[in-house]
Order: sequence, then structure tokens, then C-alpha cells
Amino acid sequence: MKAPVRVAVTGAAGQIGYSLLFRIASGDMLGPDQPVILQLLEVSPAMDALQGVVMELDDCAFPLVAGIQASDQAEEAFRDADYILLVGAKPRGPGMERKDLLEANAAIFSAQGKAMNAVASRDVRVLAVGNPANTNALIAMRNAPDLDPGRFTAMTRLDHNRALAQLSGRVGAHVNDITRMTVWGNHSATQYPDISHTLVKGSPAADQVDQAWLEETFIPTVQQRGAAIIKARGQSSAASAASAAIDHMRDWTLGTPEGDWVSMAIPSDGSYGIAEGLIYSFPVRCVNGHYEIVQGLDVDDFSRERMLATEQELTEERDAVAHLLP
Ligand code: NAX
Repeated sequence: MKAPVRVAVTGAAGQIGYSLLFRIASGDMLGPDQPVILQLLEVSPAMDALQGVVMELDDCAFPLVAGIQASDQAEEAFRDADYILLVGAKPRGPGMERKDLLEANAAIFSAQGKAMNAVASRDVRVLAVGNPANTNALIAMRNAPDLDPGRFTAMTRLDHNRALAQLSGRVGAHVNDITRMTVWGNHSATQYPDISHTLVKGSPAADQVDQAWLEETFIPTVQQRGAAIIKARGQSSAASAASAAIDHMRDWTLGTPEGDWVSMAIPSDGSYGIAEGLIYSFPVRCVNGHYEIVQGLDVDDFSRERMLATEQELTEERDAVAHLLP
């Protein structure tokens, strides 16, 4: 058995936390031979609820759990953390403007960025799930100057998985038969789910669907899926979000399947003309614990327009919190 690694999760008493923690603890994220120490962070008023979650984790008697800590102090929860899943965030309240939401979360994520800069493992892998996820990751990254910026990522894997599911339904193939899906940009309604390079059983997906379905059904359905789930369930997606977070961290750490890739929002290095430094979702391959952007994909005018629109939104989000960035 390997030595335990430390996995910090914020917002651990929330909806996503309730699905996520049990999957991490059972080995779905890092493998069946990797023990974990869970380091859970919540706000002070939620500590009782968090204690209940810890009791349930204890009661599962998970063989891979080597310890559980609960705290309302980021520096305690992030100490020596090898993985940090930033799930806790401030939800949009009644009458709150988008700008207010950005600012409220900027305060949380700058404090947490500073805390991880001070105490986390130098090899930490960070995933922002809490919204606005891309810009929250950017804020944490900019507040952690001693950590490698490449270690800061945001989650578009749920969008990626939603895109796989929609295409699977349309072409009548299992998701296992679909490879090379891409989601570009922001985890928001401007994201661009792109099937230009996607294969179904090894043949181009674009030849199996028509442009009208792509434009009028596929893209808007994936973009609006979160809202559709809230409408149906009365609550935002939680188990599917947790599952996507598991997928993101697992593939980053253990690698993407040969011949395939996944979507991760990572600091742009200027690839595909996207402004450097924005946390933008790209197609990536992961090998030996590192990700790299899939290069050399053809981008037609239809795709370029959508990639730029979502880049524009991320630029505006960054500008709205610029006064809070170091
Ligand atoms: P919940 O409101 O159920 O849980 C959030 C938890 O975070 C609460 O328990 C709260 O006390 C805690 N929290 C708030 N501020 C905190 C802080 N400063 N430190 C530690 N904990 C803090 O929300 P849930 O449904 O779990 O969603 C969590 C976040 O994920 C939301 O921002 C949500 O918008 C976002 N999502 C992101 C998705 C993605 O694909 N990137 C999809 C699902 C989800 O909508």
C-alpha cells in the first residue's frame, strides 16, 4: 500500500461535498491502492453539519481512509495538502448582480489562495469547482505566487461529460465509443462544446449529425444543462458535479486513455490564440501526472467565433476583479 496523500475539500458540508467525499474515500479518485487523509474545510456556522458528514465517513469504515480532519481555518485544512478541491463558494443571492457575486467569491478565493501558498504541498493540484469556477481559480492562482501556476485548474469536465451524453443519445453509441470531445472556454453559458474533432467508433462525429442539430440543440443543451437540472430537481447538479471532479483529478493524476483527451480549464499559454494567463478550458492529454494542451487542431470560423466569445467573457470577469488581483 502507498503512503497516504492529503486531500483537502472546501464546502465539505454542501451538496457536492456529500457526493464527493465518499467517492474520494472509496478510491474512485486516486485508485484502490492510494490511502487518503481527508482535510475538510467549512465556514464556522456549518461545522455541526460537517461533523455529521465526518460521522458518516467514519461509519463507512473505508479501508483507504487514513485520517479525517475538519476545520474552519483554511491554513489548517490546506496544510501539506497534495490535492485541493475548492467546492465551497458563495451562491448568488436574491438581487445580487454578477459583479457582486464575482467580488464576494474573489474575497474567498484570494484568502484561500494565500493560505495554500503558505502551507500546501509544493506539488499540490488545485481544482476550482465553486462558481464562477474559472475566475475563482485565477484569483487563487494569482494569490499563490510561490506555487506553480500550472497547478491551478477549474472544472469543465461536467460540461465535457454532458456533451458526451448528448452526442451518445443522438448517434445511438455508448459514451465509451466516443473520443476527443472538447469544451472550450468558461464554465458558463458561453462555453463551446465542440465536436469538430470528435470520433464515434473511430469515425468523425460531425459526419453523423447535421449542422442544425449541432447549432440549435447540441450546443445550447450542453450550455444550459445546469439550468435544466435546477428546473427539474429544484437544486443544482451535485452528484454529477462530484463525479466530474473525480474524473478531472483522476485523469490529471493517473493519465488520459491512449488516443483520447479530456477538457480542463487551465492557465492559457497562448495556444489557439487565447490570451495568456486566463483560466480557459482546452483539450488536454495527461501523462505521468502532467497535462498538456492538444496542439494542432484545425479551428474553422464557426469554432473560432465561439472560442472568442467565451474568451471575451473570461476577460470581462477578470477585469471585474482586477482591483483585487495582486
Ligand atoms: P452548497 O451551497 O450545497 O454547498 C456549498 C458549501 O460551501 C456550503 O456548505 C457552504 O457553507 C460552503 N462554503 C461557503 N463559503 C465557504 C468558504 N469560504 N470556505 C469553505 N466552505 C465554504 O453548494 P453545492 O451545490 O455543493 O455547489 C458548490 C459550488 O459548486 C457552487 O458554487 C456551484 O455553483 C458550483 N458548481 C460548479 C459546477 C462546475 O461544473 N464547475 C457544477 C455544479 C455546481 O453548480
